[in-house]
Amino acid sequence: MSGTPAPITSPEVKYAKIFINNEFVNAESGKTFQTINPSTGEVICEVAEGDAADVNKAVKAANQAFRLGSPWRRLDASERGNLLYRLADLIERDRGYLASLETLDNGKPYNVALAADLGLVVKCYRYYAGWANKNHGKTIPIDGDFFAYTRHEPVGVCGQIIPWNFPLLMQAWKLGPALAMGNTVVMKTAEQTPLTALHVAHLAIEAGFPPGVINVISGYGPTAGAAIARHNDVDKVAFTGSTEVGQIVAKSAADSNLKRVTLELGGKSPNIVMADADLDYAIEQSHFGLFFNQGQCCCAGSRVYVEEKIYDEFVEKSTERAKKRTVGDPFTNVEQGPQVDKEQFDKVMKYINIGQKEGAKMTTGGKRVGDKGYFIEPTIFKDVGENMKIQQEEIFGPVMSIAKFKNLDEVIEKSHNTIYGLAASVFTKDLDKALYLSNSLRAGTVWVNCYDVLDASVPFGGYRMSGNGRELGEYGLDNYTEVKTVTIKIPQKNS
Ligand code: TXE
Repeated sequence: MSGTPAPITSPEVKYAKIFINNEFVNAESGKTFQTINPSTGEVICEVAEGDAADVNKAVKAANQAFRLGSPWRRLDASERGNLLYRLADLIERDRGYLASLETLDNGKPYNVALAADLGLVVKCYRYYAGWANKNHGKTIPIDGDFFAYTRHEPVGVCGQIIPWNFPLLMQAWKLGPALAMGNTVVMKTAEQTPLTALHVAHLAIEAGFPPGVINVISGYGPTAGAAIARHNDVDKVAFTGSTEVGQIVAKSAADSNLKRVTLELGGKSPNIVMADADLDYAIEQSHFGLFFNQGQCCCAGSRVYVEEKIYDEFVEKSTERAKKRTVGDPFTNVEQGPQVDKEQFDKVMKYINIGQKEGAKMTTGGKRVGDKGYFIEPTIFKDVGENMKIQQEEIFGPVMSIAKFKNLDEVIEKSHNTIYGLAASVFTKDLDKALYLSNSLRAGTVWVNCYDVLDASVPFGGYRMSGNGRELGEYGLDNYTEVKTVTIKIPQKNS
């Protein structure tokens, strides 16, 4: 991408209705809800509130768009790719506006929204555009006079429920592979951040997607989200969010039509720093690995384990770094904006309180910043015990725990001491230690001497209660493909 567009501090909200069949419509109930600016606590606008009735309507539209012989089903695979390339180009064209709207609705610093979120979003759509005509089946030499081959077919209508921490990026991770493989989609955005997805929906019309292929519903989880998870005409549900709701979604899928389920859930990722690591670099990366996006990352390195010999120095320097972190109006040049809403703000403050009561020592932070909006000081706890709540539960905020270890086997055991298994990282200059740890850690991603290196081409997802299935990369196509075997009797087979 060339050029850096300046932020639009009061971006106009152009779309706030439900998107079905390439049209923006009111909710069937006529209801609306407010989306809030987390920097001020003020209302941005009213948004149409979808529920089960709107989900039904959207599922009908998506099924209609998926019927045999429809424009979407008749489209060449390469043309599906071209539509995605066009969508990526339009998002890139509007990146300054989209990054501004994301900052307004989510609170993340504009510079980050533009460089990280929008950059990754455009790359994700382009990556999956390229896959549209390349995920092909095989011919298989089975026994007997038969010819057998596989077809990789779309699953059908895909329900997609996304969270608020990376609204545009989560939309791209879900839409990219689903559309490349020829599915149709009913997406429910998070109630905290409904706005940017609707602008992308508008761009999908401009790109040329046929009606009913993409449908986007704003609304709440227990109403609109639950209606998707239990719908009998939805063939697959992809969910990103909390582990608790992931369990509900999986259950609803099982209790209704056994729709396919992929889940990307919470984490409590260990970040292991060995004494031989480049200390200043490891401190900076660990700082980034936890505080990035206000700490609201499922893969945040929230349990930092530091080898005993360098523990005190690591804590001291990490504390100095956290004190320097700039927090404030996300439209200015700061590193950290507000938490996404009051609920998340309260949750994080509750854990800061619990950490102190549990006896961990707070070396910096712990307080609210300012008197409006949901800003929290970058906070660090040292001397954190393994069984403390702050070491076990996902805080999802700017709160780093730093614990000590003596040897490799001890830190591996500690790393596995949660219900999660999303990501992990290792900082060391010793190749043997790096390989031993990366092979041993039970996590879907292990970063060595880096953190949060995310790329559309490498898979991402969790072990254990961090979810199932992998998003991104070639593996991500599996979630959106049914494999069909066709076996044909032939007169005579020859090798
Ligand atoms: O999550 P929810 P919340 C974690 C993080 C955070 C906690 C709670 O620890 O503090 O979850 O956040 C929809 N049926 N993550 O309450 O509720 C909801 O409307 C169907 C980690 O925001 O799981 C939204 O669209 N859907 C995470 C989405 O689920 C339901 C990102 C996520 O919201 C539903 C977000 C229901 N019954 C939070 N209830 C990550 N993995 O990155 C809610 N939803």
